[in-house]
Amino acid sequence: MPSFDGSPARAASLMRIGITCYPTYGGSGIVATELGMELAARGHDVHFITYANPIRLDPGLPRIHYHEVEVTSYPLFQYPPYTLSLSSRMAEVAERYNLDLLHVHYAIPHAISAFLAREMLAPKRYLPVVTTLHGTDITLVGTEPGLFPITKFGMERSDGITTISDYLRVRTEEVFGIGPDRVRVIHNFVNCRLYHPAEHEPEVPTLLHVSNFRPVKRVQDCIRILAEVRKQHPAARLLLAGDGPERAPAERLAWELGVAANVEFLGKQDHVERLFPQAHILLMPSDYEAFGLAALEAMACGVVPVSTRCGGVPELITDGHDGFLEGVGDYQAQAARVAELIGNPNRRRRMALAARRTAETRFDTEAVIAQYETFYREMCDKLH
Ligand code: GMT
Repeated sequence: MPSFDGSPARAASLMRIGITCYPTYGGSGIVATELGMELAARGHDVHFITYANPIRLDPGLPRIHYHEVEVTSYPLFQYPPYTLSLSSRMAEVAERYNLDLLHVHYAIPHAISAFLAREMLAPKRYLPVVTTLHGTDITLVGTEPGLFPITKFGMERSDGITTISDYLRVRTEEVFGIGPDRVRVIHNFVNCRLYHPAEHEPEVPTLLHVSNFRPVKRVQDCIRILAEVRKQHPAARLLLAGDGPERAPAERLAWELGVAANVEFLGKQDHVERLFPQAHILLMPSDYEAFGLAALEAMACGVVPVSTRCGGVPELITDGHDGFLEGVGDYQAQAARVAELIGNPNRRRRMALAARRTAETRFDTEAVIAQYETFYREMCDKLH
């Protein structure tokens, strides 16, 4: 964790920041939570405004505050008006704690709630809103005909927009007609002191997959890859961390392909930084990833990612250098890469070092959090 520099110059630039995200297991909530904790460690006051305690949040940390959003369950409401409850809570917290800005993660509905909160406060003062787009908020949810206009409106009315990859910036500009200078790319980040390689490598060739088991993650491809790999390396095993709709089909497929005894379903894990170092290779066979946070966390732990060439993943993984990229659905090509890595430990170790270096030099928290701080200040300075 970065230490707080208490010099007067630094203190003058400290801010009070409201953060809203989905507090469950999605990557956007993880990024928002870790961003908040890093900002607090740098001396900022951080106020989480969410319907539950964000899953990776340590509420005991100094300068971290949590404000729960209560959702009204009046019988008249078939659909409780969560977006409005959130807006009210945002405005209330912003006023009581004199927030400098609101930073929302995932466009729908958070950008709209923040817009409403800003309007509610407008008679007294202006509250800048920063929206970070994470992927499916733009590529899936936001492009549904019923949500497209409101998603576009939410982005247009945000004071600042960030995306987690250049790929997502381009998609946002193309699909929503957002001006070329409006979107700042700030990649996902990893704390390389917390996420680091193990002292000793695991003895058995171990593959790992970490996700929320949604169809976009193609979890069944992990099972197919293991079955292929075991033809050459019969000791190989697969650890699957997380839970979601694809868990049961993946378990069935493991039985059908005769590899069930070599697959371990670990369920949701709170401390993935302890899990990654227990593997040699990370599997991320997704249909689509705006960035691929799980691959970055694995790379910081010296675990070589074998992924698909999709979305923003090539901004993270350089094929053949610090990981491998193959076509979506081409589980045989991915299995061949995995088998190659298991069969050639020297090459795997070289790539593991390169992966760690990529995480340290390009995506470490130290550098990336500073980019958010700069962006926040730009948004606030626009007011003066
Ligand atoms: O699909 C997920 O893993 C959850 C999703 C979310 O929005 O919660 O993750 C997205 O945000 C992550 C953090 O910024 C990115 O690293 C993931 O690539 C992205 N997922 C997709 O684009 C499918």
